[in-house]
Amino acid sequence: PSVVPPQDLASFQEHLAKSTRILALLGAGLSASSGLPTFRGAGGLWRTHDATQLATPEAFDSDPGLVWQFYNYRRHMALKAKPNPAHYALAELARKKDGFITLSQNVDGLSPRAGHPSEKLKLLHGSLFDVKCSEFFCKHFEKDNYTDPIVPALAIPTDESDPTTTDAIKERELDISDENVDLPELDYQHLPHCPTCKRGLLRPGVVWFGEALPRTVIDDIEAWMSDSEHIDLIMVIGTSAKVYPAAGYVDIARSRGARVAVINMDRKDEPASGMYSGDWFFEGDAAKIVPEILG
Ligand code: BJW
Ligand code: ZN
Repeated sequence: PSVVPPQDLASFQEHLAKSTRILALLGAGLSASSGLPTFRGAGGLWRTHDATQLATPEAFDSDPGLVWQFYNYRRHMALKAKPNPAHYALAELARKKDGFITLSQNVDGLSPRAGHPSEKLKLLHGSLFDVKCSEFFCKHFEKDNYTDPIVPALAIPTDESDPTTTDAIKERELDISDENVDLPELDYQHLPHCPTCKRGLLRPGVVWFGEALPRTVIDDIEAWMSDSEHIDLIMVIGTSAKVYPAAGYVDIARSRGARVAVINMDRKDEPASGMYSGDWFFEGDAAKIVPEILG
């Protein structure tokens, strides 16, 4: 049974069918039903820490061990998670529509794993599986580093009192996102160090608050934008659209004629709600709605 009002669905699909220049702006809500938490609202806490406060250069400078525990855990969870039907539906749209491009704020690797063509997938906030040196003078950069744990000292602790065999190791992993579970001791020298300069710590290749988005990504988007002034449609999927410059693409698209389709669990997170009369709001789980509206 459809959760999308049929008249909305018909008008959206009619517009989609005649659209040739389409953007999708993706956020954490897209991966929620794959089991990965969002940043704001319920689930946005890691132990006692606000996830958005850990995603800062200041947090890394003052407690790199804690920040690495957080990112090593997120890498582990993202590797265990599976792309959901929305990731697959967007990947398919990207393969069949020439003028479609995805701007993703997600760092979890689920869109690439769903087969989204990489030249049409712009990772605004980097990837959990990029790793780089934290020293500004050092250019060390690793792509597709899936080593889990990234260093042995960051291995997720297991419940040693549980008698089940090593085959069941997943079940015995402790949930270190829970503040009641002790974090293992971590010495600075056991954190990931840069093999190039042999001086800096490695850090995740994600974009923290106050940092610039990757130059190549911005350039690719500018190039797409300069192909034609007009944009037909932007789909804003599973994002609170509160973080800039990512959220600014909604206004840019709109100023170039795009109609806006918002897919979100929560109506209050419709960007600038009320402004988009004549456009669409599809309320519910992106994993269900996106495949349905993309047909
Ligand atoms: C579902 C669902 C389901 C749930 N189905 N839906 C202009 C104005 C004000 C401030 C600024 C500005 N321009 C820049 C700033 C500063 C700052 C900023 O935007 N601050 C705001 C918070 C006010 N921006 C920056 O600092 C950026 N850099 C910058 O501007 O650099 C300038 C510069 C230029 C040149 C040189 C140097 C500097 C960088 C921003 C980086 C953001 N990084 C993070 C962390 C990434 C790494 C990591 O993953 O750890 O990116 S923060 C975090 O927020 C993460 C996300 O990508 C991002 C967006 O969050 P998202 O995806 O929207 O998640 P939520 O949780 O907010 O929303 C989830 C949504 O899903 C909700 O709406 C739910 O309802 C919904 N949902 N389940 C459908 N099943
Ligand atoms: Zn280095």
